[in-house]
Amino acid sequence: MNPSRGHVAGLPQWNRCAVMGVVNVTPDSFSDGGKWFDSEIAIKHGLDLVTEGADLIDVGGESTRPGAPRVDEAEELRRVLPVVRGLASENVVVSVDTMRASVAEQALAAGAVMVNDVSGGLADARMVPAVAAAEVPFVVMHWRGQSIDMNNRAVYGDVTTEVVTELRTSLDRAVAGGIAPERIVADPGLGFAKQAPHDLRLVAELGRLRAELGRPLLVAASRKRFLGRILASTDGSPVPPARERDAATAAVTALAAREGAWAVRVHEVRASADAVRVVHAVETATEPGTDPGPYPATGPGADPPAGRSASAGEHG
Ligand code: PMM
Repeated sequence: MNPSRGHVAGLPQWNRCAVMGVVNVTPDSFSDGGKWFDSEIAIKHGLDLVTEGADLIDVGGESTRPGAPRVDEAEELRRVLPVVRGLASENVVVSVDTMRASVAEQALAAGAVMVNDVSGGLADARMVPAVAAAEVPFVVMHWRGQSIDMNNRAVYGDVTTEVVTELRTSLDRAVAGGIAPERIVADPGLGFAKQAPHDLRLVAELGRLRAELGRPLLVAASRKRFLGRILASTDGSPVPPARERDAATAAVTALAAREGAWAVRVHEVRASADAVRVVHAVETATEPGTDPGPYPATGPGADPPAGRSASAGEHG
């Protein structure tokens, strides 16, 4: 295990970078809007992601794409609760992606075990006390304001330093509000009040973010605009749509895992699940002895996702 990856109290301990699969129960997310809007389909999708290697599933009912208006609370609850309940009843480790304390509380009552708040507790003054009272893990993301006008706030002199400083303030607020530090995850908030060069710089400095923030790091690059920009700029081709950015996402997963990220948050799980396992195998590789075995380590992190097995007759 990368000793500095960290452990989040209240969650299983994975001996490699964890993979959080995304289920957006929304009609309008930038990445997969509308696909999983029906509860039954969303539950089935979450279970499929687990089969593909997801360690936990993040369920959200409000799009945070740039320019998105807020969804009202009743609608968010209607979207999220049946899906949380359905997945939790199948023993899936469920996180709820919400900025509302009321949604977090009801999702926890429905079986979620973690709260992922893209505002890091800033959008709803009741969020930190609610999470503190529930004694559950909390993702604190770097955030400069609601999505409706966040692009106007994408102004930085030194993006990494400013993200560290601002995120530390949110982390300190969470701890001061009673959330145990060992339950807190930090997230640089790629794509939130950031332009593509800011995101890229933050990915380049993940090791520094991890070291300076001192908390397990969640990296959520999946399908984001900066990846589209990179892919477009290689040969002058247009920016590929969000769903054609999964291979690029898996590349970030490998980089993040190697830099000691605690988890990655992704829409397409299979490639990232493979990537974290490859990184784990590389990190634990030892001088081959007489019997290196087909897989270099044992334990949950080393197991391939369900349905995978080594084939005879392949190159070693
Ligand atoms: N990004 C989105 C939604 N939730 N949560 C965290 N912790 N970090 C993120 O960067 C993040 C998030 C953007 O929307 P998506 O669900 O379509 O990826």
